Amino acid sequence: RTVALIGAPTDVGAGARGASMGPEALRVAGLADALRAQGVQVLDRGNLHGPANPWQPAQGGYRHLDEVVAWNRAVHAAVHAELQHGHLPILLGGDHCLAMGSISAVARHCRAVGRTLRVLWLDAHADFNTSELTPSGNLHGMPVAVLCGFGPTALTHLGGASPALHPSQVRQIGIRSVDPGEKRFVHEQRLEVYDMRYIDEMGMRHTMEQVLAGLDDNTHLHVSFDVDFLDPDIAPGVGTTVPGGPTYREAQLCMEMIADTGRLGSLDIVELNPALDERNRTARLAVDLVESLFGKSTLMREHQVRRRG
Ligand code: DIR
Ligand code: MN
Ligand code: MN
Ligand code: MN
Repeated sequence: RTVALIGAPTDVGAGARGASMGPEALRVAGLADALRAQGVQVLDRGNLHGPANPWQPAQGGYRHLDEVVAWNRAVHAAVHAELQHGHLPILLGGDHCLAMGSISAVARHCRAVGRTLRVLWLDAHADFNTSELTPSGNLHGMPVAVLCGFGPTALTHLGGASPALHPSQVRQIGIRSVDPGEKRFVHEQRLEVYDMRYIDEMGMRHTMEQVLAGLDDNTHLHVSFDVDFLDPDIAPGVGTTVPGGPTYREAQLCMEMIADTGRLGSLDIVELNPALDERNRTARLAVDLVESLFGKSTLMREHQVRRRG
């Protein structure tokens, strides 16, 4: 397996500055070596380039739309190129608006090769706002809606065809902050949401069994990992912390169960904000979780799996 790291150092879609430093913080935390330790070959493609953050108020319901389009075109092209080479792209954000570029590229690739795409959205937020519904105008609160065809044409058509995704292809996990209009729209579009109440009541194991049900050999799994998915007690280095997220062990189990499917095809690591972190601990935690996502497990479990053949 070959993984390609693609840095996208921007915070144009976010409400706080600093996610632009995410790619370097993940590299400093040892992401490449952690992946190599899991037996994957790692190509670090360096960072993409794009416009600076103009830090302007919203216009027509969007903040920095032109800049968000420019960054996402670059991300789309880079992610699509890696998929065509047979590599597993890992997008190092950057804020979550960049998932428009990465997932539209994954969807385009899957369409071309006839694979079924399923997107796992790990986040405190549903990211399903539109220009009419958004309280902030920040485009990092809109990528799921855009990918499902709701948004400005320049973004909904990044991959040519629109929509890139049908809501039934998405599973959201860890959700605990949804804006009022956004909530109605989530229900209307029948997004499959496993919110924190569900995880509290049913547990992470049952949650992930539901999330991963119905996969087959033809499924491409894309994981979009917003670091604010995690409880802020363990992951303070994000722009929009929401209390009551998954614990360290719950997050590890989530990643391990995804790894067990063997279907991971692409990954976003977004919203890490080193300006708000403590000695890079959130980046190190993210690397720790990515190791699990790529198959790191305890001696006990490896032993059991080997015995079962
Ligand atoms: C809020 C915050 N729902 C918004 N969203 C996100 O501005 O749309 N924060 N994604 O990380
Ligand atoms: Mn190669
Ligand atoms: Mn998000
Ligand atoms: Mn979020």
